[in-house]
Amino acid sequence: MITRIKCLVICVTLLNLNAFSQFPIDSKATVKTKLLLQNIKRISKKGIMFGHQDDDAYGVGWREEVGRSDIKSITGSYPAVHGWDVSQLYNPHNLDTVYFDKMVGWIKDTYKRGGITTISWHLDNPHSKGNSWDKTPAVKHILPGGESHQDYLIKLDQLADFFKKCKVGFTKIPIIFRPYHEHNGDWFWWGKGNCTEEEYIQLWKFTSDYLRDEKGIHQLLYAFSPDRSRLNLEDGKSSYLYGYPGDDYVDIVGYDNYWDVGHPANKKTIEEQGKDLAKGLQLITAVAQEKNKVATLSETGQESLLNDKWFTEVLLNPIKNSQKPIEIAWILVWRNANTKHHYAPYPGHKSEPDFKEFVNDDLSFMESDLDNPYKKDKALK
Ligand code: BMA
Repeated sequence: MITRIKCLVICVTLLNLNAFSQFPIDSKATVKTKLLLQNIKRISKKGIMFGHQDDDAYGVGWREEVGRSDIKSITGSYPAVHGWDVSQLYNPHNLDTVYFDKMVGWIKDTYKRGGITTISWHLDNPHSKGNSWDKTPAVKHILPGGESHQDYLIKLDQLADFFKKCKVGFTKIPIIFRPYHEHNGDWFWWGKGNCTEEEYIQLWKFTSDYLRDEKGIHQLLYAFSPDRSRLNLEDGKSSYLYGYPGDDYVDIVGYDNYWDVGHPANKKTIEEQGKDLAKGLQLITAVAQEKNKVATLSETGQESLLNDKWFTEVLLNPIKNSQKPIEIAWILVWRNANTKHHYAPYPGHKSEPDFKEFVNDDLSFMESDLDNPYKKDKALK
């Protein structure tokens, strides 16, 4: 009898876990990394976190001022998700002149406040030594057996050293790592046409295996993010899954979309673009549900925010009006470099009121709405 009761208790516990659980692909992921994944999944069912690239490092008209952020200046809160790029780790700073020692400091501060960090990697071409936009075929040369394999291992060692610095006391800070993004486009050396699909998959697998098994990095959640401009929405999933390394290699499925959100070259009306945006987000949501992953709009934005109602009319309304489910954990807009190249408002920009409306909407979450997403069953206030 006791054994039967025990069995029942175990079964019910397992069922409960399954109802909301997703475990990281890394079976040795740290406890906090596991909790972060569960919490962002939980959040994705309630609303969408707002994210911004390089938010703490600089904004329009300023750089490296303690505690400053264009988003915080406008709304009183940091974004929930802070994006960084770890290109050029052999230098003191990345390609956008963000110093790595400072970046580590901002990542620690974000973690301590209960914010979330995501990292992309505009890795220089390890074979040609050009930058990430140098399309010289490289992937086959950097995989095991290739003539530049050792050079690639050096890059991975530098990357692992960076992740190891991201800790507070003994706690390794969980990080959403989004390598080799927009790979269905042809503009990066890891992109379509510059390597085969199989080579891309091998590169992804080798990279995550090496970081996990050789370097002992267990604080990462891996995010896959093709680009919308090369997605065929009619051919949904199969187009989306180009280069997908497999369910055992991806925690988060996302996509970058600068196209359906008022790109100057997109001649469709705002309404038509909104429908395409919703369709893409529904697709990512469906892929995530089918695979038990989390979905994200990993990059978006309109350069210079030409439409001063961009945040509500272009981004929020299509999501709110969607007929089918959209469950996206976060959206991240790109960096605020200057008045010509920025994707979030800055104080005084004409889209400021609209952005505040977006932030005040029940659907959007800022860092101040989070309640330590690294703790059990605690995600939102
Ligand atoms: C691009 C632009 C570039 C930048 C690169 C990597 O979208 O913002 O200026 O160097 O991303 O951050």
